[in-house]
Amino acid sequence: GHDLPEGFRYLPAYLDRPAQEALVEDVRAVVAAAPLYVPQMPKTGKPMSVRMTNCGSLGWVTDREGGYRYQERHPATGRPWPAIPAVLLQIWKDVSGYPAPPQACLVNFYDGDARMGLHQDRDERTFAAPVVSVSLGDQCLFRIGGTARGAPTRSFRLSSGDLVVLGGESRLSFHGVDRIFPGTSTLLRNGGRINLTLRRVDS
Ligand code: MD3
Ligand code: FE
Repeated sequence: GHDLPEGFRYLPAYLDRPAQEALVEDVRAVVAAAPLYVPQMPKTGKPMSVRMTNCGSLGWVTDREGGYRYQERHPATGRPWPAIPAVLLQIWKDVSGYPAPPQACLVNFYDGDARMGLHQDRDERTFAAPVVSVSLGDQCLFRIGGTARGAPTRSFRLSSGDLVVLGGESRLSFHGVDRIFPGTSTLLRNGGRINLTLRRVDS
């Protein structure tokens, strides 16, 4: 395959099963306070197949009228996002190499049919901090390319408990989720996949 971008780190099986189970309980508490909602594409209003929520001082949202943005409140409840669970703050300290804590944790929930098209993450006001991704539940086929849309891509499976750190050049690489592999994990009673991404928005 092609070279992975500089700054991309894959940490397979970073979390053991008990740690994954504890983190799922934390995510359940976040979702109870800040319900999953269906994000809409800017301008068209086309619904995404992934459901989302956030924790942290800022959350990433998108809808037809407002487009992609970070905001301090849940779009449906109007309440501030719940705090980022302590275990995620510790993971960020251990792997990010960044001297300030994450401001946002985007929670993506994929059912067996959900996808995420190839995109760049560029709504943050700094790209100096990495993005740290934690996968829970069913495996997915993850794809990452270069910083230009046409560049070659590499695909691999992400499994429950895996971490990915996107720093350096990889921070602005195109990436997406081509498919979920249903029934590949027993972590979530009703199946599906959760991805948590820890982010800095401001420097
Ligand atoms: C590469 N999430 O939330 S995680 C996203 O599995 C997102 O839910 C995917 O893309 C998911 O924006 C992929 C791995 C990941 C996260 C952020 C990145 C890869 C990245 C940012 C830059 C480059
Ligand atoms: Fe992304």
